[in-house]
Amino acid sequence: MPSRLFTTSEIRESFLTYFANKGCVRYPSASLLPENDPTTLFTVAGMSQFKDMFLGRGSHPFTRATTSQKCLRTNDILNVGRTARHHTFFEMLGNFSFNDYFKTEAIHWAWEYLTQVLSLDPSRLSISVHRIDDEAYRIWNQEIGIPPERIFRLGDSDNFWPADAPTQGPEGPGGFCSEIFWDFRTNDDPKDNLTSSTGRFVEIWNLVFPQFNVRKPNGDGSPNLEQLGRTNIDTGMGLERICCVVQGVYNNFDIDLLQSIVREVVRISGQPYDTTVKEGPQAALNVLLRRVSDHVRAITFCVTDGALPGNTGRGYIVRRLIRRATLDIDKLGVSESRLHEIVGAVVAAMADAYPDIAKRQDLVRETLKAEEAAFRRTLRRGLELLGRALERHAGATVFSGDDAFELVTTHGFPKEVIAELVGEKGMTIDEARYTVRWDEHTAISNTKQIEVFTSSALQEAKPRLGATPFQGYDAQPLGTTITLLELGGREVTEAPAGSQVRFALGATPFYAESGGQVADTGLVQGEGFRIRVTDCQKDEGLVIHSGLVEQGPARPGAVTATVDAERRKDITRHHSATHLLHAALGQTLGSHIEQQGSKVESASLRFDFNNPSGMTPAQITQVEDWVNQRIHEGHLVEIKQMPIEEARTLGAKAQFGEKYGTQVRVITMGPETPVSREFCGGCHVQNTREIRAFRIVKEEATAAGIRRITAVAGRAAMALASHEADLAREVADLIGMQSMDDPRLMDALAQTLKVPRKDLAARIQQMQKEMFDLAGRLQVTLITASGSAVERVDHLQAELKRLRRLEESKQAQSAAGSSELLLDRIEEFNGISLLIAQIESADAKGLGMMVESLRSKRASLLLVLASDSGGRATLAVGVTKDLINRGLAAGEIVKQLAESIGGRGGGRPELAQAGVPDASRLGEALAGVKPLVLKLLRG
Ligand code: ALA
Repeated sequence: MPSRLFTTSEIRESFLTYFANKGCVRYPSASLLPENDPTTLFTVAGMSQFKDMFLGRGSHPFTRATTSQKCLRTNDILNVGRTARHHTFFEMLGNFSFNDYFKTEAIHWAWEYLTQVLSLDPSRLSISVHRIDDEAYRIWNQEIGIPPERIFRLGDSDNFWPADAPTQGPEGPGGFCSEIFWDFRTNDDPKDNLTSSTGRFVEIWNLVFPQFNVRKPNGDGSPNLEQLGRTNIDTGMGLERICCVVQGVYNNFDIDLLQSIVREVVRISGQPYDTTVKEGPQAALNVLLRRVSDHVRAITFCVTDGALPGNTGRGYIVRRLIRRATLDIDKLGVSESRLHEIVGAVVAAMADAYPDIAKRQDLVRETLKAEEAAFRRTLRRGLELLGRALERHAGATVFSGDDAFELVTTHGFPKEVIAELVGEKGMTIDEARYTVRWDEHTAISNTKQIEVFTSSALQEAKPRLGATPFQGYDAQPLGTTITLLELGGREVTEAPAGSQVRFALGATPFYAESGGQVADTGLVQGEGFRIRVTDCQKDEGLVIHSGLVEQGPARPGAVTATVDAERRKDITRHHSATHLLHAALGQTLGSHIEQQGSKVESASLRFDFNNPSGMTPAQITQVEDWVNQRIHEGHLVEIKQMPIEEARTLGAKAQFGEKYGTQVRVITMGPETPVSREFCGGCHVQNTREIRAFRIVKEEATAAGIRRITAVAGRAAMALASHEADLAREVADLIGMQSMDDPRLMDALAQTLKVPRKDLAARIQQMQKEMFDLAGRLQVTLITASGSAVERVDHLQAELKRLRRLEESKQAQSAAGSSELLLDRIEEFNGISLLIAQIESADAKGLGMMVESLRSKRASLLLVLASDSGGRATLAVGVTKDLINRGLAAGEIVKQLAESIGGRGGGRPELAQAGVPDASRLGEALAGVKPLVLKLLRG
């Protein structure tokens, strides 16, 4: 039955509005990356962000909420596109009560929303409740009026949420639930009901009544449910499913929102989509088209929320999604990196509800493009290898573990994709052999790639080791202990000298790479051993140090950890300079500036920000001056922990898309009258004076609307300054100045000549050379320059201009001279004076001047000249007024002639020119002049 609401956006909105009217706070979707929740990689349900509220420990002031939650589940990734219901990314509509309304309201409202707001046919809805939940049964049966034959009493796997949690976990809030099913009427078998797996009855809404805290089952396996003493509501309705119902389609991918993405994949691949076909090649195409759409949508949201492709954890899931999508679109016949083109369709379809995906779409596109291209570099060879291997295996049931291993390690194929591909040929991977190769590989190699595929001892120990306290803002040596030493992915009690190890410390002075600041390096020394620390990464709080055992054997136990303090000092100078740069950009370009990323290293810094256009040299100078001024003023740098609200009130700058806890660390430069205030966990100087100097090296675009500044501070800036002093001396010599001490002068000259400072000397030299050459050729005397540096350079430019003009007019004169001779070749054709000629090597400009001068010499003339100068062929046409009136326009003639031989051009009716790629066809074009003239005269 048609509903007034139809599109996905309308349905999402109507749900939130309906529950807002019931007193639920419309709360934003949580990030796809759960904060402070190490138990899950991605948000999988609407209730994830409210776990604590159900337990009575939450901090929200409200007791009712409603959301449309972004969710990602990858456990069923192999089914995506094959079935009508699976996705990786999907949206869950939910309404929640935190010890407020309970079963009666939850059920009545769900029913009212479905049957009154969406106008669904009540006779097509059936219900399940938990076997012992008489209360829910009664409400459905007696209050709503659902007949007993459409209410089903089921057990823990169907009607407890999380399913089977009482006996199998996980721990956390849970309770009985009641599910609402829609009858798609795909068959009319009276025995079919919601417990059968025909796909006719589809669960659309799950109403959960969390009233327990699920604990680890008792020793005998019996449930351990702790009564919360609170009655909560958690509901979840798959948006894609309910849209199927309302829109009258069966497959989730056929709803308006997903179709708009599928259509984009169809456009790019040129492959047809036909959802009515369930078998054969078209069905296989449907699967690929749906899967690519699903994955690009998921990737768009992951990257937007900050999960970038990587080798571990969330990053690896994103990488796998991109690789799977690449393989799929490749199968669809697209052999170049084009997945990023699909992002626009996702943004168009969903930015109304999730504006962040529009704000970060450039990042998503760039990430996808780079990652797809990187995978594609080995894809061809991988596919060839796979093809050959499959041929060799014809008729076999087991696929070689060696081949699978090589595809994974060398070509980056996700293992489950190989399993899928060989599965299509009826084979399974030789797991035993694969594992042997794998173990050998991890024992000999210590590349990060290992982490992709196996979980290492450190990763397994993460829950036990917990987060590593950072005790190194002051970069002092720290007495601590190695709590776990890892060699080749395994925990060891000893690692010999020369080996590459990874290890965890009880507390660490090493700053792990984060917030754009690079990892520290340094030394870890224990009884009789020394490890040179080369890298340091955070894995959900656990800091994993990597290094080389220089003296050994290294052992777990007491050590002294020492950061390379000089390098750290250079890093802090660059980090503090980055904050000043951020502030300076806001001052100079406007308050729309937001940080889009940064990289702080010991030798330089990089800062990305949004700005619609590039900066002018004057703006760059202004920014640089502002920063240097603040450095010289010597502002104190104050570092303070404070509640996030307070930080926001103070106007501290946060990084776009970054997650912050309730307590934040705020860096303020100049506490009295702040010159910069930012949220930041990184390392900083105590006084801006320590930064010493700041120079911008480069300003460039990285993506549409995103600019990048590369700059240096401290020692690096001083080195650059001395290099620039050398350049200034060189420039001074060139223009005959005694000295150019003021660095501003170089900027002024760079602006005058519109080149970067570093290219100034080269440019001046080149201009001077041209000037002397021209003066020699034209035999004119140069006028000598004097005055200031800028005046001298202005003079140089003016002289050059004068000489160039002089040469041009000389050329024009000689063109006029040589063209006189051509006038002898004018012929009469159908009452028209016509001149057709091919000239020896005049360039486009010379040819134009020639046509111009010849045309002016006759009262009535049509002339067509062709010339070939060094492979660049040109046609030029000139027509006098009287002939234009007879239908012979130069623009039209040159256009048609050029197009007949693959060129392009046009122009005014009097004079027009065209470039032609193939000079050898000029004769052909000239031969076409007369027939064309006839045609135009008649037409
Ligand atoms: N939390 C419940 C689910 O995910 C609503 O199904």
